[in-house]
Amino acid sequence: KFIKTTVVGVTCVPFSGGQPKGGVDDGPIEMVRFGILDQIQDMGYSVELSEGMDKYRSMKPASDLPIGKMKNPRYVSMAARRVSDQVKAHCEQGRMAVTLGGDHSIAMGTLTGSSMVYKDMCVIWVDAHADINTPETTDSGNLHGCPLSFLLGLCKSEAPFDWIEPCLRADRLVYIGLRDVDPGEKAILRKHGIKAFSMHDVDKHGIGKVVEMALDHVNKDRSLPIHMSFDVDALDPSVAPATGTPVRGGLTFREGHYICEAVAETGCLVALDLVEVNPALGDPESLRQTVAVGCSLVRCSLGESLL
Ligand code: 6HN
Ligand code: MN
Ligand code: MN
Ligand code: MN
Repeated sequence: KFIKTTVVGVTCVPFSGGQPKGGVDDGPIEMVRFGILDQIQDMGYSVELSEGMDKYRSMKPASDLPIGKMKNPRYVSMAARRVSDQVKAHCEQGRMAVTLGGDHSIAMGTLTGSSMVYKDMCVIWVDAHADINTPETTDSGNLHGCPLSFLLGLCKSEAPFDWIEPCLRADRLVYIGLRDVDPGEKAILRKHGIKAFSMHDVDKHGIGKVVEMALDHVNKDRSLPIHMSFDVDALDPSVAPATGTPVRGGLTFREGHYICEAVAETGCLVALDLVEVNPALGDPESLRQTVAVGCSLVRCSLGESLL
């Protein structure tokens, strides 16, 4: 409906500054080694790869003292800004924008970039966490727990994040998979009436109904562009163990894939993030399993299982 080419614009973001654990910056390269680019091409797309993925690591400032509770604020801001340029460029060319992370702070960039082209887009955030802490409510100071508060305009526009325009409406955001939401985040969700389908809702209604309700909430007529931001920790740790903030009781392999398939089926997907794959955590088998499931979710979002 919105995608004008058969080109998938892939942006690899080897970035870990939004949280303290090393290794998540190797997520994209491991997915590329696993063959994600060939797999996308085998589906009949051509791939346009954003250049200069190595620059993300070298952007790290020599000194990056906390601002308030925020850790690595300058590094996170610079990386996200570059991501926004790369994603915007793909969207402008009518490509499906696929971003491989990296930690979830990079969504400040992915959603800024896509929303500059698709002004009326809606967002499906698949995650164990709400990632909507403000610089005031965050306990950890880790910015991967905060991207949505910047995008929704819930925090003051201050340097180094003053380039971020509030680009997302609270009623155009919906969550699936939540099960570890901080008290301050719960208050924000309530205050702004943000719709969330937790794992409790998945148990109660089944994934089919939950995805239908989620789409109905943000995209009643299936007429708006969709950006899906998929944190691999939405999946149960038995399915995706190699991730920095695992939480028990997550989506099964099929539930995760069902979400991607149903979103693909709408024909509205314009951008996808697959984040928080951390190859450094766990044994080689955990790594292989997590990378494989990440690649599989990307392919399903691009329509692999549609007949
Ligand atoms: N993620 N709510 C916790 C925090 O530190 O703010 C966890 C955030 C996790 C973020 O998984 O993308
Ligand atoms: Mn998460
Ligand atoms: Mn928590
Ligand atoms: Mn997340």
